[in-house]
Amino acid sequence: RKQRGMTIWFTGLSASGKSTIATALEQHLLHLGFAAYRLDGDNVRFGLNKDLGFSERDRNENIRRIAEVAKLFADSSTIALTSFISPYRKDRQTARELHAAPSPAHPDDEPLPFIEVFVDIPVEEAEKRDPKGLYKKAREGKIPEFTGISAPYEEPENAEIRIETVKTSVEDAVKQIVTYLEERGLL
Ligand code: GGZ
Repeated sequence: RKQRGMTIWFTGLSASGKSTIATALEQHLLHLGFAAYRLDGDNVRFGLNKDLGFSERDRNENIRRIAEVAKLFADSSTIALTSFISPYRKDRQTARELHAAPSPAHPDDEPLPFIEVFVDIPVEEAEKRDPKGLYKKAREGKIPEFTGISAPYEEPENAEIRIETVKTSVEDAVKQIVTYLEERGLL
């Protein structure tokens, strides 16, 4: 069976574990023989989106561009994994709708699957982890508009998958996502 592309969209606070889970899932999919590619701050915010900061408008534009790029990967039959806070419900909804709309290049194809994965962590836990000391800086007022402290995070209401990262190992998180995909015939 020919592989179909899709987008697996991770959302969650800084230090929630999005990138760790996305990286492990990417490795797992590659070992299974699927084409998979991860988009994250390191390869997007320092390149395509280096003109953008963290104001609400810049985050809107960050997510808009990432959604467009993820769709291009998915349209090329790759499994795109995106790992961004994506704090605004409206932006995630727009990304979802973009995938549901026909691609100009392949107007007769089925819509590309879009799977939202909410990496759920209480903000107090994320703040305890604080691997880069960013929460501390945010508390000291050194980083303005920091998500969870001085900027909003709008929790998903109907994400396909929710991972409670505090009580779930990385391995189990990967299993949870893979099982979801298998049950729906997406893998
Ligand atoms: C949130 C910030 C901020 C502010 C810098 N708010 O833990 P990290 O470091 O590696 O992940 C965070 C990353 C968030 O970028 P995203 O592109 O995912 O954000 S969004 O989807 O909202 O556009 C954090 C760092 O950048 N960072 N300043 N003010 N996170």
